[in-house]
Amino acid sequence: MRTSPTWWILGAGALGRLFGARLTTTLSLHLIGRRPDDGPLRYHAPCGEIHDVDVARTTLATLALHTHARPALVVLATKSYATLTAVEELAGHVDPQTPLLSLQNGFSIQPRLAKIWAGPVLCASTTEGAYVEGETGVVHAGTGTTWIGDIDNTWPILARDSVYWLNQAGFSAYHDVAIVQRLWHKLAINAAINPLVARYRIRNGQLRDQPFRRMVDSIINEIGPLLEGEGVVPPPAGWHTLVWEVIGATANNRASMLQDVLAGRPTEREAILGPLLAIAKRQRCTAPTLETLYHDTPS
Ligand code: KPL
Repeated sequence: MRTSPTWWILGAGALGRLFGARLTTTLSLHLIGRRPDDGPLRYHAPCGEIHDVDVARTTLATLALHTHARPALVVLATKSYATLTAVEELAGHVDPQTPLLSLQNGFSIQPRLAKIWAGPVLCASTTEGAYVEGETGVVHAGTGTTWIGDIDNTWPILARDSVYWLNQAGFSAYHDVAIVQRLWHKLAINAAINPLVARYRIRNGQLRDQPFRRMVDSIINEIGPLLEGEGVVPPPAGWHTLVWEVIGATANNRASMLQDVLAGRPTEREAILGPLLAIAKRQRCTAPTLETLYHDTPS
């Protein structure tokens, strides 16, 4: 076992709490949210067991006041629209070369982070399903896979090191030298699932029933050719299988966009559907299903 590094997680939503509850068992961790919290995190494991996990939960301002070890890496678990502001705030508290690991959905914030941040920017694509419960709980509703890499493939050792710590914490994680392709695949998954479940207020698994099943299939039919037109290699078993497998594995989950709607927060409509509509425009293609979906999705 290697010497445990210190990691910070910025953002105490569902993924931040999930990663916090698991990673705190193997490395020194601070989960940074808007409010400090003393009590343990209540982690609902996929098997139904409930564990109270002691996770150091704090705010950036409080962390700055103490002489905690500076982080070897900061996991960004904020919403994509809130990430740039959060990173600007973070910059005042860490070494400018500190590696970041972006967990954001969509594919718009990652290239921007890589441009503005002086240190390495790793990107993760994860199909773990989780939702928050109350002030301190997180339900791990579906286990998935997490891939980590960086856009230009400049940091393979760092990416593999992060993968090591995720696996130590019980996640199923891999280094991906083609993370950009993977992020596009994940965007296809999010575009087929999140807007529909947010609009109809249903769990992922309910998409398997009609009339939603038909809607999901028509969204996938439009996304596949658009992404392939941009040089994205289709998943080995095809776009439909990719999406339906994630729906099956996260059937019990309330997707992140549904959680946003239920909590009265803005949604990630721009980060998820925006890049697809931009591609359609660039390719001079009509994308009627995606346009209607964008229009009907809460912002
Ligand atoms: O990424 C997700 C999300 O909720 O945003 C999926 C994989 C769809 C799981 O719900």
